[in-house]
Amino acid sequence: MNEERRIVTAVPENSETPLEQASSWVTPNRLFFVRNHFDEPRIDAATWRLSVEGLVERPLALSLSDLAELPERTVFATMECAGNGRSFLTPHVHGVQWGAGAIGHAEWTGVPLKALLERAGMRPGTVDVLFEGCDRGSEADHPEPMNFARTLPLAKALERDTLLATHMNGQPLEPIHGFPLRLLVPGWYGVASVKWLSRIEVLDQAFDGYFQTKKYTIQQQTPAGAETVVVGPMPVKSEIIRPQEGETLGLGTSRVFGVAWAGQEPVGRVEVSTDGGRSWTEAELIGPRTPYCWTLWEYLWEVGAPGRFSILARAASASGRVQPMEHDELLGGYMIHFSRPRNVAVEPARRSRDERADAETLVFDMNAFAEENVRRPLDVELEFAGGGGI
Ligand SMILES: Nc1nc2c(c(=O)[nH]1)N[C@H]1C(S)=C(S)[C@@H](COP(=O)(O)O)O[C@H]1N2
Ligand SMILES: [Mo]
Repeated sequence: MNEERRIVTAVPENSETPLEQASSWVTPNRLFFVRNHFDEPRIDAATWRLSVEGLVERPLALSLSDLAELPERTVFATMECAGNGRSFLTPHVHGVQWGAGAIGHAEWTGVPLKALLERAGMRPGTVDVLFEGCDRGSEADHPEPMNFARTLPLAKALERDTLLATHMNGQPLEPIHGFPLRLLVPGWYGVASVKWLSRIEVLDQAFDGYFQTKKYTIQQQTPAGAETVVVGPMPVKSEIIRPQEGETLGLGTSRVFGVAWAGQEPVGRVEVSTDGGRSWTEAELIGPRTPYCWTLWEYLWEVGAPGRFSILARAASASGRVQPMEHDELLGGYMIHFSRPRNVAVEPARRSRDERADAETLVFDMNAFAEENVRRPLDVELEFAGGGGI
């Protein structure tokens, strides 16, 4: 198999996880999608410092070894770009034309942001916390060079699972994923998780940066009319990985397989329809169901007659929020989480294998991958009982 990220734009790199090859819960680092607005910055880890400034008692400038003295925490989280799936919208929406693969799932390790903010000592009046990357450039509608920068509301910044991540799947971050340090905001769209961090500033007012207020915003209906809102938490979504659009299947058992996620909540259930949404059957969830994390699912579809079929999946979160069937126009080119049909043909001449055996391999592989790639061996039952963090 051609195991590579799929390039959408080469310079700067924007590339997708080859989702159709997914066979494990965790996305290997080399296959994990990349979303870069500017060229990847060159960083010398020896001279790199993280500065913490603004409304703090003690401004800090920390090296990597200073950070290593702070507490460590590990969190599993799915990261998705807010523009994932944009190419499926009609009419066409301007921006990177992502297919379905601007998403990945990893084990992230680093320092809880809260520990760092406590060391610096936040002064009263804090509203937001600003995160600035070392990467710098301009956009067509913003010719002045700027750094990539975003803020988090204080409450999210202080959650126990918001990390300054140094490691991804047990390995130091790769340069393209933000080495030496990135923010990891589990349950939120990827844009919040600023890479190549160089500066944190505690602010007493809202931030008006380009990637905060000009991009990555949506409209939301309020009693007073439409209001602009910054993209943050991820909603409920599922993606069918197999079969793929336009595939021809045989009579017999076909395995419909995919992933589902629900932002800061665990996935509650996934339903599958093979008749374009008229009737639904519950799919089987495979492996962990935990906050921030996608859950694999499968449905063994018994096809008795040839024909053309429209397959849909619809996920619900643990609290019962349900994935929508249509894209809400107020969301523009972001938060594309509606159920997208897979149109397949079933022909009598082809024989489908019973893929139940493959399903078992999948669960086995997931544990094998985790054991090889994380520093502590992973006991799925034990580790996932209590939430996303271990
Ligand atoms: N410094 C910096 N951080 C960034 C970005 C960026 O362009 N520069 N892109 C953001 C967006 S939009 C996403 S979806 C994620 C993607 O992270 P990845 O490239 O490691 O998959 O990084 C976020 N952090
Ligand atoms: Mo993104």
